[in-house]
Order: sequence, then C-alpha cells, then structure tokens
Amino acid sequence: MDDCIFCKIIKGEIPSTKVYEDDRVVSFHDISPLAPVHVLTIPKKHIASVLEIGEEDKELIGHLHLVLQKVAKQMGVDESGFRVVTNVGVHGQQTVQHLHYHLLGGRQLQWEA
Ligand code: D5M
Repeated sequence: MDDCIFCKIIKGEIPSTKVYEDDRVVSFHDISPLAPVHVLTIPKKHIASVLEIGEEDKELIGHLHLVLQKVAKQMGVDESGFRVVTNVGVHGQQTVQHLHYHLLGGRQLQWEA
C-alpha cells in the first residue's frame, strides 16, 4: 500500500527503531510510548486490521504471536507481565490502518476501556 506509513517503515522509507525482524514480521518502538516498553509488531503483508485477517493468514498470525513472545522476553517484561492490544476502527481508536499489536509493559498497567 503506497500511502501506508507502516508499509513505508517495512520498506525502510521511514526510519524506525526495530527490535525484531524476519521475513514476515517486524517489531519496532512506538513513536509515542505510553509505557516504558511500547513496541509495535506488524505483519509485513498489508492487512488493514483484525477484521481483514483471512483464512490464508492463519499461519502468519500464529507466527506473529510467537514473535510477541520473543519481543516480551527481549524487552525483559515476560516475568513482570505486559499487555498486547490491537485497536480496530473508530471506537477502537485505530489511527494506522495496517494491523499492529501494541506490546505495553515496564510499569503497572491499569485497565481503562
Ligand atoms: O496506534 C498507532 C500507533 O502507531 C500509535 O501508538 C503511534 C504509532 N506510530 C505512528 N507513526 C509511527 C512511526 N513512524 N513510528 C513508530 N510508531 C508510529 P493505533 O492503535 O492505530 O492508534
């Protein structure tokens, strides 16, 4: 997607601080961190949101979850705990239309829906 900011990050057209990358997934620091650890993990395939995940993406999404595990360990929050969030649509306050999972941790989180 030409005008997708996360596709541009994948292509290296926009700088990011990557913490993990493989052939299918990339993880990088959120530009506006809400917690001491705030990493975004995205599929390299452009999928707009959870609503757009297809049957053909099941293996990719499973792999992405294993990457979330790796990133949590790498960032040192696996023992203390963390949160994984993916926002969808207007009420979900999704601002970037490329599927992304926020990994938040490094402090006690509160639940505010
Ligand atoms: O979250 C979108 C998130 O994407 C939000 O927390 C800011 C982050 N963001 C936006 N642009 C960048 C760049 N260039 N680098 C890193 N992080 C970025 P949402 O769930 O859609 O509200």
